[in-house]
Amino acid sequence: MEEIFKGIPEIKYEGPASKNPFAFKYYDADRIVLGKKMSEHLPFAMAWWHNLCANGVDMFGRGTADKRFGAAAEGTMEHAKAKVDAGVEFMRKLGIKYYCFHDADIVPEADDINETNRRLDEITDYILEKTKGTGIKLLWGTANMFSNPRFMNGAGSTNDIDVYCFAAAQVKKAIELTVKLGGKGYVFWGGREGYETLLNTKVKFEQENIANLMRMARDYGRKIGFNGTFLIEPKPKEPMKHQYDYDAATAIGFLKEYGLDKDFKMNIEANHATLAGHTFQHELRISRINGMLGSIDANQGDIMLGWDTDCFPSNVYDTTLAMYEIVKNGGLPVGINFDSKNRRPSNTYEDMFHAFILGMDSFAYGLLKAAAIIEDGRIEKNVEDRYSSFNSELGQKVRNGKATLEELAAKASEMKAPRVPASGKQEYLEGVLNNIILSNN
Ligand code: XLS
Ligand code: CA
Ligand code: CA
Repeated sequence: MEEIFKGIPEIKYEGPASKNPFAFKYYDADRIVLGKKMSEHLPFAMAWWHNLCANGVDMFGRGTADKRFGAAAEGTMEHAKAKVDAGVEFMRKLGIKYYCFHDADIVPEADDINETNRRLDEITDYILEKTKGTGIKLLWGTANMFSNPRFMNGAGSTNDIDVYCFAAAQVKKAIELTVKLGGKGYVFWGGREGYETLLNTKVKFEQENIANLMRMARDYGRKIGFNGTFLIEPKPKEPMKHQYDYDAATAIGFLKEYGLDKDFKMNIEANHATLAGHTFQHELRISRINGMLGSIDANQGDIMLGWDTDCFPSNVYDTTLAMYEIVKNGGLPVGINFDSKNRRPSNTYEDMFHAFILGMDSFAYGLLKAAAIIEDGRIEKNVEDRYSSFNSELGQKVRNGKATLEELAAKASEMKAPRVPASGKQEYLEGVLNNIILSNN
């Protein structure tokens, strides 16, 4: 096999003092943190679409990066295989064990779905052959139900039964491929599951149809041996104006309403959280406390832009607080997918590696600092102290759901006037966080 990323070595850990652009400064796969290897805390995955397909095209111009990887032309099966070759070499050089894809990322779609499915069989055989013995596996699979014009009014939420059939057919095939490739998760991102105007939309009808599609997916998946986690990836908008899976709280409510909460969890993407007006940590916390934190899409937005920029994560404050939630969750049942892309002017093979080194180091640093927050104990102690008034007998009664309004009102009347609660100490705590994040590991 001819090397594609010529001159780029296997990326090794060299430590924070290293100036080598092709070395990890913080990601040290075998280092033990909180009793587990870093690589176990951080099951990193490569997103096929951004890394192997996206060439920098935007609304104002053509692509800037050549992602043919030696194939004569794009959109051919030769190109599809070249992407597999490139992807496997890329993951191997970075020590990444997982990848994620949409059906449409791995083969060019044919005019006839039967031919598309045949191509999918061929390429997944090729993926299995190329990953054999490498330990590289699928993290999660999904169906692209937003690019093809047939999905302009949604997939599960479409008004057209024929389109609904195509959505179902794609989901069926994508679950089969997920099982074939040993995937741990299956994702529903409702890209066009929303609406532009209520003047033409039946919201309840559409939501019921989405739930039915998910039920059929769950039943079929379980029937063919998919034991992994189904995931909803919330996003509030873009491409639609209103998307049904606005944020974690909304998606969890939807799953409970339709009885899907035992099989589905959340795939939380950092940039989608910020589009919804939340922090990444907020979305992770809401998922975690509901027992619904399944997987993450690691990236970050750009506050100067405000749309879904999918930048590689560099903000170690965010990765620290994200890893804190993940560690508190006991890890992730699925994993950490870099749904991130290079900026348009970063158009070389070297840039692809620099991007992943940045992302992996940022999460490794975040993991070390999340462990330091826990070991340091100041922040967690403050949280406990802050609620300690509920340790009283009356407080415990409230906590157990045994108190009545009458007895609480009687207590208030006895106290006569409320006292001012203790300080929230936010600035102190932000100082502690700074102290932990800026100290040596
Ligand atoms: C788009 C989403 C998408 C999902 C998978 O904004 O992030 O890429 O992760 O369909
Ligand atoms: Ca995503
Ligand atoms: Ca995104």
